[in-house]
Amino acid sequence: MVSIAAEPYGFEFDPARAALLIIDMQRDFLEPGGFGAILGNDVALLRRTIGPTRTLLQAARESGLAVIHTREGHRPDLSDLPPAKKARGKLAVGIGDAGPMGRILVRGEAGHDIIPELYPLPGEPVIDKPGKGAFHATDLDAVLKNLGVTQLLVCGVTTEVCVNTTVREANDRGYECLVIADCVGSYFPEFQEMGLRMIKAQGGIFGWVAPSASVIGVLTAKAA
Ligand code: C5J
Repeated sequence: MVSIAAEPYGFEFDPARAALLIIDMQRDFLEPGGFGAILGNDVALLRRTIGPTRTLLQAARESGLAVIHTREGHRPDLSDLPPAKKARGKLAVGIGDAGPMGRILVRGEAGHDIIPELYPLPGEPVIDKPGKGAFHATDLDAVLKNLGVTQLLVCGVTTEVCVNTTVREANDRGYECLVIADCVGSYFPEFQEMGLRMIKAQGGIFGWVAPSASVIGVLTAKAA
């Protein structure tokens, strides 16, 4: 057990029971010309998470930490896409429609895949999730339990949507979540700030927040 400097107080980290969870670092959210961009978002606000997440991912792999990736998306026949989710936003081009990188948020399409900078290694579980939370309608809980994981180091996008939803789901299931501040991103700077503040408020109501440097130092020391 080692204490990681975090807010609202030190995170008692047990690497043997922890996993790095990287949420939805998909081309359609992060790449210029993808779904996020055609909705008018500035993907640079998400792309600034790539460098620190890559460094953290490398440290996690070298120290033997479990690594799990998620992707938001749907079956090609859209049978797992709730009509309410499809209709939301009244988008001219939305989920399931032809987009710049294939059908938007459909499994198997180029835009649905994880960005090359953070591509999963063989053996790293990839959880395909139809919702915002990574526990909803997935086997993530079973995968974590089978690995003996009770602590999650959380990275990914977007801070206020899939990251926050997943952390809240995890918290209710008894997992301890440390959200890595510079490895989560939002298209909206105010949501980035509030998304992190909501997690660590009230004595860490949903979890802890720390910069990647605090975690990398600990992982590097472990690997040495
Ligand atoms: C969104 C996500 N924002 N991964 N998805 O629709 O946060």
